[in-house]
Amino acid sequence: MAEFKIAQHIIAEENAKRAAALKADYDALGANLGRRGVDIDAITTKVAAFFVAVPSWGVGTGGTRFARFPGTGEPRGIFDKLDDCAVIHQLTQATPTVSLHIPWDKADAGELRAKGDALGLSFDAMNSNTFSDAPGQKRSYKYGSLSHTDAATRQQAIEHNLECIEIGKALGSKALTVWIGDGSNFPGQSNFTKAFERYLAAMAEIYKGLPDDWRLFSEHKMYEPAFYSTVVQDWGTNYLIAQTLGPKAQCLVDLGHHAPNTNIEMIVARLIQFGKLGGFHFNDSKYGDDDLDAGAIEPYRLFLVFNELVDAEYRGVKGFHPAHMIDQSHNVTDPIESLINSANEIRRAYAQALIVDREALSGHQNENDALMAAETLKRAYRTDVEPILAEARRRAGGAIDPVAAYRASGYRKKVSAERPASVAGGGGII
Ligand SMILES: [Mn+2]
Repeated sequence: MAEFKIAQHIIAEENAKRAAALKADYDALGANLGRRGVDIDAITTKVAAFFVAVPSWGVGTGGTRFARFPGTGEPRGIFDKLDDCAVIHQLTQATPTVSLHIPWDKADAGELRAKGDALGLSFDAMNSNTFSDAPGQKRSYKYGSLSHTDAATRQQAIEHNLECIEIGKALGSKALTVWIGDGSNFPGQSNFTKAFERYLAAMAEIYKGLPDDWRLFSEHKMYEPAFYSTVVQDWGTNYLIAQTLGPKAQCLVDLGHHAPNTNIEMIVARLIQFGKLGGFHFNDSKYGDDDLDAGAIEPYRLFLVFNELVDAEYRGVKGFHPAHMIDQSHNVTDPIESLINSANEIRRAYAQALIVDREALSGHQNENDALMAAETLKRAYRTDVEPILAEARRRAGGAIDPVAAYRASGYRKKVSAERPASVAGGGGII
């Protein structure tokens, strides 16, 4: 039984205020969808079984290159972070797993697992960090890690990734995400080919240490911290990595790691087609790697990504099980509220994609009826599926309105009294 951080009676009281309205809205939507041949309960069941991992680094306030403005009651370390993650899951019933970042979250594996068990949380993909120097580290990553010109530095980065696998094995994790800061700031600074050869050789060493039931995710990013070139700059390079390493290697798509206006949903379709879609780092962006909340800027794009995922799900694509993770930086909101909303937005896009009339869409595509094909997608997207999301939460014991329940609980105020304000904290934007 999980040690709930928010008293269950608060959720029950908050739900009682909204139960009648939800029932009316759910019944009305059910009737509407029924006329389209969609069984609302089947959709609700699917939505309730859709989960997304919360990043441990997401529950602390983030920052930009300008400044970081810490909030009150910020988690002091990984155990506080897990408490916050448990609150998000308690209210949304959508986030039962946490993605850890090593060395930021380094702690005794037994204690981590015990804390997770006590809170009803388990551990998603492990994240290695060779883009910053840990205190006491022998060799610096200033000029790269897995692609560094110095063999001993590459070896140190390989060993760090192997250590992440060992920690993850003790926690029940099944994947390692490798994102690197390697690249160059000036033309001529780095030899593109040699750097990529060194990276591939180092990744092959990590791959050798991967258990058979694990996956290795490589994450592309076109710029930052390197601003002229990055070693894993785009999905093409990412695909080459996964293809070169072997079947356990797949590509991770972080929605913010593309040039503006890139057709991300098409990249997703290509990776699915060739068995190389490992999963996602969900977030949103306006200009670059803004790490804004999922669905905050371009909810239609998020829906179009899910349209591809649901298409693959319904086609029964072999081996299709992408990992769903959030990767955001919360600078002006309470991170718990942002993560609650993001988990809901991701589920919303999934629900909207589930109600697309795929038979009609396929017919319009075959008939070259562009207008009606687009309209078929828009019709699903325009549908307000909030009653489905709320009902999925309610049935699982979560909150009909999770942000309202969170505010009513006074959780932030309570932990502010227990957690002294800090200026540091393991923020991070990857
Ligand atoms: Mn990411």
